Amino acid sequence: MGMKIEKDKDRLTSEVKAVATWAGARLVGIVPISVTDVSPKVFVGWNVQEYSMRATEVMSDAKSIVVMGYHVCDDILELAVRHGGHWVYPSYFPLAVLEETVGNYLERRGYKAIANPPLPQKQLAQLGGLGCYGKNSLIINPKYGPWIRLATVLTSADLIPDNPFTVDLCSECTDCIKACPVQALTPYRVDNRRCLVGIHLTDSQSFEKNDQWLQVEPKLSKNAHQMCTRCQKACRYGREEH
Ligand code: B12
Ligand code: SF4
Ligand code: SF4
Repeated sequence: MGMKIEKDKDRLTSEVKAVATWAGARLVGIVPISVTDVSPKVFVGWNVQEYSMRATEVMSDAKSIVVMGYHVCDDILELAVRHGGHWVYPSYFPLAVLEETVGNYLERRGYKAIANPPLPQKQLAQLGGLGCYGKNSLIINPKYGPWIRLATVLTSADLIPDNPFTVDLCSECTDCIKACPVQALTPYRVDNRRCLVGIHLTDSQSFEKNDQWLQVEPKLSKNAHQMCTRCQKACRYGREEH
């Protein structure tokens, strides 16, 4: 009986990973709720101003989180487009596709699934084995560097966990910190009041009066600009793939 459950768990886990890969994920990891829900809560300071939720506060019988990495293969995917009063990011559309595909698959198998739950995705990516925190405060992977975007699905399915990523890829390097044009980085942390990505989104009028900033985040059309990529470009990991 126990062996059968293990075998079913094994099969469901492989199927979920195959579905995610088919939908376009380059990296997939499983994080058990028993691990996330004992990790410290994270303060999300930009716009949100509150501590992150626990997975079981989002779904009381949650068992696992599927965390997926989508590869940003070109700078043109770093777009921000103003649409009415909102900003949309075309490169985030594939993330929704990954989440919907995996979520629908789990639901068809009889489990609950919540796409893009309000959880700290970088922490989940490290716990799911996708990469480590880089000094640019992004998750970096040995092959793709920081050029991955994260998609997550919270589920009641009990899946086989992956090991956390424990290697420190940065070591003595500080290239991203030096590359930031507005000194928004200290090791492993970004100051969200300084980072140009946030300033452009919250105060585009003053942003567009600053010629130096406009060089870093060029306007591409009336409503679109490219987001700053300096702290990703500086990273020695993932250049070949980008
Ligand atoms: C708000 C937000 C922003 C804000 C604030 C960023 C921030 N504080 O991290 C702003 C607007 C500045 C921003 C900018 C960008 N963002 Co952003 N952002 C988010 C969002 C919505 C929440 C992140 C957050 O605030 N977390 C709270 C922080 C404090 O959490 P944390 O970093 O995990 O906290 C840990 C660290 O502080 C760590 N820590 C603290 N001290 C120390 C010391 C050491 C030694 C160590 C090791 C760790 C450590 O411990 C904490 C607990 O684990 C996430 C999506 C999500 N739901 O998670 C995307 C996300 C983090 N952003 C992302 C990206 C790509 C970007 C940009 C490149 C813009 C872009 N192209 O989209 C820039 C990069 C700026 C940068 N260098 O970080 C990706 C990151 C992918 C990756 N490879 O990691 C995410 C995951 C979105 C996604 N779906 O892919 N972002
Ligand atoms: S995205 Fe640009 S402004 Fe923001 S931390 Fe990275 S280099 Fe600095
Ligand atoms: S540039 Fe260097 S310090 Fe920054 S994330 Fe990459 S390896 Fe780490």
